[in-house]
Amino acid sequence: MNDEESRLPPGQYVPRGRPVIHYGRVPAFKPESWDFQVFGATASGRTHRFTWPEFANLPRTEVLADFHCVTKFSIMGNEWRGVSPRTVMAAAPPADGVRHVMIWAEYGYSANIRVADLTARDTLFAMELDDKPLTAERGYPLRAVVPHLYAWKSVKWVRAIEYLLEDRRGFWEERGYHNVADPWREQRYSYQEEPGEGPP
Ligand SMILES: Nc1nc2c(c(=O)[nH]1)N[C@H]1C(S)=C(S)[C@@H](COP(=O)(O)O)O[C@H]1N2
Ligand SMILES: [Mo]
Repeated sequence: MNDEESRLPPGQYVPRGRPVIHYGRVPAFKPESWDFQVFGATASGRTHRFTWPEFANLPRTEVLADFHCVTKFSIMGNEWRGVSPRTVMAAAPPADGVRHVMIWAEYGYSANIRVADLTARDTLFAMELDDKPLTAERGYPLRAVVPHLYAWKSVKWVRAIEYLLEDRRGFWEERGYHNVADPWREQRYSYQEEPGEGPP
């Protein structure tokens, strides 16, 4: 077994090239009106808003990771650079008891993850891929990267996170996909959910 094969979760394959996939249109980036909001159950009770220059000036880190689409292709060895969600959370911390977050994109696309997934070492708000700014169709100017979960949770064109006191399903989670979405456990569909893995 070569190294890439050993890194593939069950049922996944490495396609030719690097597919681009999303629902709907590619949004335009307007730096003057772009903002990144942290809202919902914040510790302060207020919404925190970063302008584009504020967000772009946060310290950046790098993550090398594979990513796995639930339609079964995997894109291996991506070098992402961007802002750690921990940096964002330190600037705008959640209230006590927050265990889940909704990640929001342009046009209302969303995905829910656990706070533990947001603070995981490999999770990033990425601005660069392989030493270049993200292309428009890969999420420019900013996308979430949650490589240890199926890639629909890696929200492109991200604009906000919402701290949740109760878990709530995002766009694909409402449409039959698994609430947790661990590719190593092949958590593809919501009918596979065990008690406690999804909102009641
Ligand atoms: N905003 C937004 N983000 C999205 C999607 C989407 O439809 N809208 N699709 C997701 C899915 S299903 C996948 S597989 C990845 C694809 O990322 P890529 O186009 O960089 O390969 O983006 C994810 N992020
Ligand atoms: Mo996907």
